[in-house]
Amino acid sequence: MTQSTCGQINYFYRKCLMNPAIPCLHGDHTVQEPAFCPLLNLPAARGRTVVVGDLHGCFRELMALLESLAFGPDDLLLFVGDLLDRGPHSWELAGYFRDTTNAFCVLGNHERRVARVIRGQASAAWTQHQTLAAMPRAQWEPWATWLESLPAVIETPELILTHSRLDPQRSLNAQDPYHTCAVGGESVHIPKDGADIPLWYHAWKEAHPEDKRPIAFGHLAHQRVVLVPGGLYALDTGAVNGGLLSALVLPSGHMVDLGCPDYFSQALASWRSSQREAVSIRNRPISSFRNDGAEEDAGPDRELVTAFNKIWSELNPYGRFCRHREALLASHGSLPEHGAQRSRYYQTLRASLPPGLHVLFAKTLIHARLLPEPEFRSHLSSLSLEELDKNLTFLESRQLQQQ
Ligand SMILES: [Mn+2]
Repeated sequence: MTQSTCGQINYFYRKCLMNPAIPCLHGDHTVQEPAFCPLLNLPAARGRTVVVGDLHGCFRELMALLESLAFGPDDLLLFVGDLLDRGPHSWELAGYFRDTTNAFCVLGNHERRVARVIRGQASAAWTQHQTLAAMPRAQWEPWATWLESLPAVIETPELILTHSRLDPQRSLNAQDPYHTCAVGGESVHIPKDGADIPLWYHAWKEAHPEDKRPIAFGHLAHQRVVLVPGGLYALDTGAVNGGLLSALVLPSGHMVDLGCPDYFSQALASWRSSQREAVSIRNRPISSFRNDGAEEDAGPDRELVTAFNKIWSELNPYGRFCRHREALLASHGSLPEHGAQRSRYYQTLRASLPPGLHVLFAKTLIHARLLPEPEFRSHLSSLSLEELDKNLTFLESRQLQQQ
């Protein structure tokens, strides 16, 4: 059998390897797939290849789109990742990709985050709380195993697919999901040229000139879907925000799309009202304010969250700070994306503190690991404005000692 004549069998075989819950083909096979798969190589579809952009629980819309295309068993469905969070049918969508033999998806930052929340390796932002509340806890662990099995990259003879970008420094079979998902810290930045084309694409083409296949990705909306005709496709067109669900159909190269309801606003409104009824915003950890797809424990952001929680727990008596946090939450919903808006967010927060705390705020964010926890706490407890100078002097002296 060649790949071109047994595509369906190959797809099914792949599914069995990726999903231990499918009781087939195991036993006699000694192939062991790692828990994390950098690259999934698929044979060409006998029919068409349909590549869809970020779905975020828009299961019905995907079904409608596939129906409009008369998607059949000879066709291959590929998805750029971000199955979960924000939309209404995250788990139906995940179940579809898990169980449909000719449907595959790469790992999105939301899948990574949900799996890490289940494993206790990350905290949940509001969207992960919503998503996980829709799934019985007993089923979390097997879902985490499946999510962790999603590849960073999928390739077929026709196309390369990843969530947000490729690392030009690495070969296709050594891509790091932390990089392809653009999950946190400085790495969330994806610089682009004046034509809205991400710079990694130019670097990738330069590093791999022999590979002429088009690349499809999602994660962030761009000015247009076809960034480079026949070369680069940005398929995230904001389906869950009331935008479009977009799909690229190969080999014709046609684009199709479908309008979607604004599920994101509905989910956010529902979360806000549930929070008003439940606990006071003041008692919520900063992580619940953060961007719902970011990797909250990555690099500087991790320090920032830790430090912010410390400040918060120690400085509750300063009521102005509490009110500003509430106002900011009301206007932003969650911590803004990296960039100017996030900067303004923190500047506003800092400005809401008593002037004597401004420097401490900045210093704590920058030097969160300067002091061991007990020392830090003892110096911040029973804090008065007069004592702040002493505290800052202490921080500065420690900083100097560390340099
Ligand atoms: Mn994403």
